[in-house]
Amino acid sequence: MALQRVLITGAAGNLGRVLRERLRGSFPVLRLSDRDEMAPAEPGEEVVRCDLADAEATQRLCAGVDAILHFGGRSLEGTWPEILSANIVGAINLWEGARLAGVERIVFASSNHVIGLYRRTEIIDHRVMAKPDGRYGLSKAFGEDIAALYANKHGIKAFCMRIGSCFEKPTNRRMLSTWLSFPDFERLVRVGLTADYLFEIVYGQSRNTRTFWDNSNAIRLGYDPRDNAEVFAAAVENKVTGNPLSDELQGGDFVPPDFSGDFGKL
Ligand code: NAI
Ligand code: 15L
Repeated sequence: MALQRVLITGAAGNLGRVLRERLRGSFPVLRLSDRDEMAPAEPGEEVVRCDLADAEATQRLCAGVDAILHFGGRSLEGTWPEILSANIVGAINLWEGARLAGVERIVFASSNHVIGLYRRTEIIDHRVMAKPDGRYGLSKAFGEDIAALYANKHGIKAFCMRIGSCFEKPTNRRMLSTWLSFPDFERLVRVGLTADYLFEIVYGQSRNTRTFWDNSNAIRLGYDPRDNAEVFAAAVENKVTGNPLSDELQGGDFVPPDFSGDFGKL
């Protein structure tokens, strides 16, 4: 059945604003939500301020919604309390609110930091064991796991996108591998909103020559990326840190803070 009302969480954030622009008019109603202020509603939009750490408010937020694009939460490393509230409690409240509201599917903004401690020389797919590079990456692994629970136990479809680096352009050498252009981002989200699946993990990346990730699962589901970070290579090729932890592991700059592990064993 066609989706009538689609909710975007994190609508005040960078990717939430990109989605708001690109999905405008695609569904009868786009419900936009964030704990921060958003631009006023335009025709076909509803704007609802909500802190995802508030269970009752999140339950109300999900009422009458067919699909959720879950982008709200802490998007960088943080303290345990910050991560716990926005990304763990927030995820629990969102999936539980979705269950109570009878939501059909959730497209989840997971992150490459779920697998940030793999080496860049290793091409990994969506089936590898998680190797988070910090508290933030761990919270995204939790998001994928709660998505699996609610998919398998309650039938809420889940499309977990391990997004690489979704920005206008790559800004360093690592992003020649991890970049996701905005047009390809939109293409992948539309696959999440329309494809036939129960629970899937895919990588949010463009068709990058230097990729770290085998994204055949996304391609199988209908993703057709068109952009390649390589066109920016000359401008950013030399942008490295000189620290092997960030230059040789997939998670880049998220790896060095507090690192006291055995680099040789990774
Ligand atoms: P952002 O930080 O610009 O946006 C996140 C939004 O979530 C903010 O507007 C913030 O106010 C909101 N938020 C935070 N805590 C909240 C709470 N407790 N309740 C309600 N809203 C809350 O981040 P960006 O770049 O737009 O990323 C969006 C999502 O995509 C995030 O979940 C991030 O982890 C994920 N992601 C983004 C990547 C990227 O390259 N931009 C890469 C990988 C994952
Ligand atoms: C993420 O998960 C962050 O949300 C984003 O700001 C970038 O740092 C990205 O990963 C990345 O790894 O480049």
